[in-house]
Amino acid sequence: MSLKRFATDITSLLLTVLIAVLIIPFSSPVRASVTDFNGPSLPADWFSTAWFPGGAATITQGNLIVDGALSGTVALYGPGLSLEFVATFTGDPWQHIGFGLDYNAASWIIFSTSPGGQLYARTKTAAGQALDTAIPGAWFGTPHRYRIDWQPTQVIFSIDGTVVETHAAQIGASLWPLVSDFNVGGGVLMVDALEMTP
Ligand SMILES: [Ca+2]
Repeated sequence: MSLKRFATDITSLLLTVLIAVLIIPFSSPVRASVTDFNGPSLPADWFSTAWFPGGAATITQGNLIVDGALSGTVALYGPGLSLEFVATFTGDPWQHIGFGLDYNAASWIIFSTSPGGQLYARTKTAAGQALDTAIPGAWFGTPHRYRIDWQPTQVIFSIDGTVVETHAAQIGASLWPLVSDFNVGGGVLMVDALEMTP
C-alpha cells in the first residue's frame, strides 16, 4: 500500500467516525410521537369536531389550521408526559392548546387566550382547583415553541425554552392533546408541529 493510499484510507475512516459521533447524539432520545402535519389531510390518529357549522381543522402547507373547531389525538395520555408544539396564536378569544377532555369539562392544562387579547397558562383539576396566570409578553401573530410538562404534582409551562409559569396541581386523569379555536372566522389557530415525550 502506498503512503498516499494509506493516508486516504485513514482520512476516510476518521471522517466516518466523525460523522457517527455527530449523528448518534441527535438520534436519541427516541421521540414517542411527532406529528408534523405534512400530510394532505388530518393525521389518521387525530379527530376534529366543529364547534359551530363551518368550523374545521384542515392541513395547509404543513400546518394544522383550526378555526371554529376542536382537534386532537384519538389516544388518551396520562401524567409524566411533555407536550411541545410550534404554534401561532392570534389572540382571538378561546384559543387553547394543551391537554384536556373537551375544554368544557375539567380537567385541562393549556396555553389559552381565555376571553382574548392576552395569553394565559391555565390549569383546572377535576376537583375544581383553577389556576389562570397571564403570561407577560407579545406572543400573538408569530410562531413560538410552547411546552407543557405534565408532572404528577405540578405542571410547567415554557415558551421558546424559558419557563414562564409553574402550577402546583395534581391531575391524574387521562387527557387528550387538544387544539381548539372557538369562533368560526376571524383568527385561526395554526400549529406547525407537535410532539410528545417520552
Ligand atoms: Ca376563528
